[in-house]
Amino acid sequence: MADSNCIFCAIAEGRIPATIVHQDADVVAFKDIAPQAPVHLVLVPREHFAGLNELTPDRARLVGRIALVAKELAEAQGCAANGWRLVSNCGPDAGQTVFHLHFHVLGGRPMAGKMV
Ligand code: DGP
Repeated sequence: MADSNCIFCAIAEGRIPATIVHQDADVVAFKDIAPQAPVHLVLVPREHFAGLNELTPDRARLVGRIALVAKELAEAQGCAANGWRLVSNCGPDAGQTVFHLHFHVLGGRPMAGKMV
């Protein structure tokens, strides 16, 4: 179920442009518009829900799928060996700005000791 007002639904459905790096029946990944690291991808489920607070047992499979795609993309982008992060901001205090569950893949620079 898509939300017609959601920017990530629009990207997943191809209604607005993005640099898509992976798509399958469940998951779409694209380059972040404001990258915080040399590798900065956003991974979203096609199903629209706001974030981790809305995770249910039925949806837990999606998180595993996203983690697997994230690993494959980290390898493909060349940052798997040196290290990378998989991050999901949940809610305003965490800095979430787009309320469609998403995970950031961040890599390509040292991040040890830094939260972002
Ligand atoms: P968060 O702060 O965790 O909600 O991250 C949302 C990310 O989404 C942020 O890093 C910027 C990215 N973003 C927002 N709008 C767009 C867009 O229209 N296109 C792309 N490619 N990324 C977007």
